[in-house]
Amino acid sequence: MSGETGKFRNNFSIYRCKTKVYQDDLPDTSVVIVFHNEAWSTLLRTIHSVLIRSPKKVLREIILVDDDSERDFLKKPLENYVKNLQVPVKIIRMEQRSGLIRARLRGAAASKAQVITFLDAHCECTVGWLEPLLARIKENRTAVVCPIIDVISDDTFEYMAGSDMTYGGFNWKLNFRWYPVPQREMDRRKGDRTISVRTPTMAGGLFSIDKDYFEEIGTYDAGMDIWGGENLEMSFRIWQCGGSLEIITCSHVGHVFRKATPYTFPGGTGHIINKNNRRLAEVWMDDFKDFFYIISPGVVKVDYGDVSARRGLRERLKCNSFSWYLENIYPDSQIPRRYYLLGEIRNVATNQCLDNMGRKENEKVGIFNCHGMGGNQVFSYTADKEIRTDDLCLDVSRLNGPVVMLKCHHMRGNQLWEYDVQVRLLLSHDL
Ligand code: LR7
Ligand code: MN
Repeated sequence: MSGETGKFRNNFSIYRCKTKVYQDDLPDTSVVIVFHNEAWSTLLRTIHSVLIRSPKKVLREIILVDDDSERDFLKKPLENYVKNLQVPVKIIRMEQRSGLIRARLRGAAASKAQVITFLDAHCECTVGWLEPLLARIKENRTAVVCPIIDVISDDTFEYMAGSDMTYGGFNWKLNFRWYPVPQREMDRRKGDRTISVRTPTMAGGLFSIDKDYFEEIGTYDAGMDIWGGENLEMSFRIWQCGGSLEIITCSHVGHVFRKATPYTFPGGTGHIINKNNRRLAEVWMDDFKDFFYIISPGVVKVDYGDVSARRGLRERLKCNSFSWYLENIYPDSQIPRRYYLLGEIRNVATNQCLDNMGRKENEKVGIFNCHGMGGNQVFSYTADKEIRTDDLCLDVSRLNGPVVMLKCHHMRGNQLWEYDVQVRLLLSHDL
């Protein structure tokens, strides 16, 4: 456990955070950590950092949920080890491999505190991480709060401070992504970077939630397996059903970002993630699920089981539509709230299609034989008359110059395209 604060000193918001004072009567919390085949050192680092960096008064217990690990040291030796710690540590064993979602549900059900705090099993909590999370929940019990996630290298264990200038979003494939905090959010906070950031989505592993609110809002979708999708599902649900999801910029927790997982995905990684994503798309995204289905046409073959209970929950809680979410919570989303067309852009004479060729920002858009498989050949002609491929827009800044893909700027100009329905021609506005 090392190097926790040195790098923060130059950071403006952290400096201001140090002058903050939190009330004495914060709600208490259980810290729930689920794991499957976690390494001893990282698991213990997580536990010890919680112990030494949380005020005794508010740390009720640590609940470890072993998702049927296959490593001997995680059995008896772990039980013996935690007996001697200053805070009650409970170990729950899943009878079979269940995945992180159902394991967290089990941990949450065992919690006796007012707030549940979830952590991955390879984290390091920094000094003062917990107080600002609990203080915000005390202020507003329907706020679900995340720390800034610092990066711990899986090669060197170097500790690098995360940024307070990014927040959570997602792309058409429903991958969680970090994007810059938009100007509207800076304006709302009047430039005070110690005020929490309203984030459209969360990474999923590190957050605190009022226990009763966790239950009221529908805990998790227990039909999701192993890994993935639960973070977007919970994010959409919280916002659409009247809560808020916030990044508490004065709270920092490190997380080891791993290039490879130490575990298997029974049934296949792709299959499991697609199933989980279908469950969330079918329940929460209304017609906007088309973006996911058209870019990954293969997923519609994946059986997603029964979601009627989750639809019932949405009904019962009288939740807002996905369009409401896009308009009010995530106007800078990669999914345009209003659009004319979604699909391929085909030259009917040559039967060739516009193709982003898997290229990145600032590179030329390409042309390729139409393959009808979605992916790189899916574009949306939006109500702002931009042509988007996920988070990039077609942009033409030079006369006769190449059409390149740049971040969508919503300022029209070089990203404004006119479509002439009569002659079926797309024209850049400026040419
Ligand atoms: O079958 C499993 N059973 C488990 O108990 C699979 C995993 N797990 C445990 C695992 O041991 C770990 O403690 O679940 C926890 C999360 O698994 P990771 O660490 O392999 O996930 P991740 O860090 O790659 O993925 C992020 O997205 C996941 C989507 O399901 C979860 O929400 C993770 O909690 C989440 N991690 C974070 O948010 C940390 C920051 C990452 C970013 C960005
Ligand atoms: Mn993790």
